[in-house]
Amino acid sequence: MIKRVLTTCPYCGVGCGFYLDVRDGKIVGVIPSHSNSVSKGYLCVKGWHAHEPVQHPDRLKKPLIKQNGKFKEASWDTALDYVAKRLKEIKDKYGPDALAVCASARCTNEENFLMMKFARAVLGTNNIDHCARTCHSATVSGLNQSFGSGASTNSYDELPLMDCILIIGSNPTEAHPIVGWRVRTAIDNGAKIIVCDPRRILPAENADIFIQHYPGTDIPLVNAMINYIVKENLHDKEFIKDRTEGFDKLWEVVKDYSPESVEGVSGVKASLIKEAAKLYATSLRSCIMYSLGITEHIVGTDNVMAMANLAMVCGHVAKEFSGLYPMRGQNNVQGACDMGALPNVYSGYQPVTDEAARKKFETAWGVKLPSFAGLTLTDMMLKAIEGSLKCFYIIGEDQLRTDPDTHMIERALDSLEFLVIQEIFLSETAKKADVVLPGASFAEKEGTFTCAERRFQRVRPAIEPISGKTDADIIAELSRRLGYDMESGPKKVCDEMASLTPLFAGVSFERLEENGLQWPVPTKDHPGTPVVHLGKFIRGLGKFVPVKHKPPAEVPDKDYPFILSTGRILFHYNTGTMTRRVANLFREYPRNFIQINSDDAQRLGIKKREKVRVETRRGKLEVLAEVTNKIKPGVLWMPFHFSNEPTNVLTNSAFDPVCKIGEYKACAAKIEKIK
Ligand SMILES: Nc1nc2c(c(=O)[nH]1)N[C@H]1C(S)=C(S)[C@@H](COP(=O)(O)OP(=O)(O)OC[C@H]3O[C@@H](n4cnc5c(=O)[nH]c(N)nc54)[C@H](O)[C@@H]3O)O[C@H]1N2
Ligand SMILES: Nc1nc2c(c(=O)[nH]1)N[C@H]1C(S)=C(S)[C@@H](COP(=O)(O)OP(=O)(O)OC[C@H]3O[C@@H](n4cnc5c(=O)[nH]c(N)nc54)[C@H](O)[C@@H]3O)O[C@H]1N2
Ligand code: SF4
Ligand SMILES: [Mo]
Repeated sequence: MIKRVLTTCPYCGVGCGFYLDVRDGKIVGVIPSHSNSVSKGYLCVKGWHAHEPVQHPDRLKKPLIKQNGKFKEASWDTALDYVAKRLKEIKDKYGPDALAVCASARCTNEENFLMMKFARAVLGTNNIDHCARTCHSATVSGLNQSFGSGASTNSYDELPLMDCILIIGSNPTEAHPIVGWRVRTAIDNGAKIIVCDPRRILPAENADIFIQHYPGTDIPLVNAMINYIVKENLHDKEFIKDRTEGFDKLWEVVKDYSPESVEGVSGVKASLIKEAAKLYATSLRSCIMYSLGITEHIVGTDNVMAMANLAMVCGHVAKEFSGLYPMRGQNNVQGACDMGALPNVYSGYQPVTDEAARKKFETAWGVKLPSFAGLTLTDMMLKAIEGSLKCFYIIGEDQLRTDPDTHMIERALDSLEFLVIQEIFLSETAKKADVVLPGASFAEKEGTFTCAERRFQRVRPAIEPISGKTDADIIAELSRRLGYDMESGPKKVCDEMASLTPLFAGVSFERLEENGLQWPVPTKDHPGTPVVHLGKFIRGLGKFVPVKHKPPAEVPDKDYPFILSTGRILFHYNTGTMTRRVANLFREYPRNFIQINSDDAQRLGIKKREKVRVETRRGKLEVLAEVTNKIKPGVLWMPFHFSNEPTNVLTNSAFDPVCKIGEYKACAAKIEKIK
């Protein structure tokens, strides 16, 4: 007998739906769901193999406690008693803000809600954050200023009907493949595509206009587009007058960014910038799809506001078939933010500094809550090195491989008095822990994920937790040991969350059964919101915030003459802790590599597939060279999915001062042939 369990993909933020086929307590396969409104019967290669890591022999099954530098297996009771005792000791000795929690965008909404409740109500600190910091924190801070809400404005289903899609710093074919398929459908329907990317990515092959600018030059590029649009009188005067504020201030700045004036810095011909600007502005249904090429810079927030400025100047937002698609990355990074796994807000973006909101949570939870914002993930690492952060509880994240500047992160983790990791595999970060608690994968638990189009969708268990406990069980049992009883049943947690969160007040498991719901869902009979800001921006008027070009923190010089950028490939997912354990994916890409332009390679005597040495001011690495014309001379590019050849020893930890996102997308590097 085969049991078929409908659930949601645990990898990227697209949020595809599939069935897990279970026979004799074992998952034997994945079958796409045709009725799922996100994926409509399609899956990418990672989704098709999503069950394989779940039952891999390397899965952690028992808690591990480090003694004299070596892990020893322990019973759940021993491990949880020990963790609770150490957390309490540290809190008593140094105060609650010496502790921090890193929540997980791989876990469910309900688990993230419990994690933030654990940090705030049990440990007594707002020091909670997660990988959105490294990802789309710039979207949250930027779009909040421009529109009043930092999420995608529109839905996937509008994409195939667009007239023009501007894809900038986003590689949907590899990073969001089922959205990439929607873009492909749009092309088939006659849509015009503009791609702005330092690399000739696959969408560029099908684009009407391909702009290959240097990494870190998006502001000059976009300001020049706005400059041309206004000069040619292609802007939407009515929209600007009725729906926005600050246009004059914007013009004061962009008037100096003529397309000709940015040719040098961006490496793009003025005529091409004009062509792109005209196409985007004059198409009836135009949207912008952007992702980390925009956010992962020291000017991430400014870059995002530049996107909003361009959309508002043309009136291509706050209506159906237009808008901004910030492509959220992890399966539940939208949800982890929504649930308040952030240092400054509770669920639904209610500020911890807002007295009424805080009182509401204090009453519901029966405890006094801290009234000032906690530390961001970026600052947690700095405070650990400095010595004021003593204890870190990390759930489902591998910072030692994913945060920028690995050597610095290692110093931070080594400085802690106590490190707990809740993981499903012994990741590189987990190896540093004092205690490792084995969590459960998506296939072992009940709950919801929220995908990049703001859609809550159900996650359902196909098998029992392999370690005996879900992530929610672990948090609740620790809380109990620390003297605080919390409800951990996913359905009850969802109801509690809805009752405390106006933005999601209408969400419940029952209402999500069929095809989920897109927030805002303010009431129990509200049908969900495919397009936001209709009629009125969440903040009232859309705000033009003028932004100026600032080069990356590190630019090429005599010693490090290349710009190194990093990102993703289709077959692997982030650290690869899961995808490197899937034979079919591993076979495609077993090793790290670096893309280098053919002319540069020839000049340096570097041959195809040859091992080369890459070096930055922070570290060096030997990897295989991929000699290609998909990248400009002077630019290098690497993925970061390979823990034994860790790209982040090279990247720069310089960060955006507003949202604290690291600059993964541009640093200075050198590359040489190994003699
Ligand atoms: N297969 C796969 N899919 C994934 C992931 C994965 O690891 N593997 N991870 C998920 C996660 S967590 C995320 S956040 C998303 C990320 O999704 P994306 O942001 O789409 O992925 P990236 O490859 O990081 O970067 C996108 C593009 O930015 C370009 N770029 C680099 N520098 C610049 C720049 O300065 N300006 C501009 N305009 N472009 C630049 C790169 O060449 C690249 O094509 O993907 C999600 N999906
Ligand atoms: N060079 C470079 N580095 C980058 C980026 C880049 O573009 N370039 N992008 C950054 C971005 S956008 C992101 S989002 C981060 C991602 O950084 P991470 O979040 O650290 O990367 P993941 O591989 O997704 O790690 C998640 C871990 O969670 C575990 N896990 C999966 N499911 C569960 C679960 O249900 N429960 C528990 N307890 N654990 C689970 C996995 O085994 C894995 O080890 O990387 C960042 N790092
Ligand atoms: S596109 Fe994303 S959500 Fe869909 S199957 Fe692939 S990894 Fe999973
Ligand atoms: Mo991400």
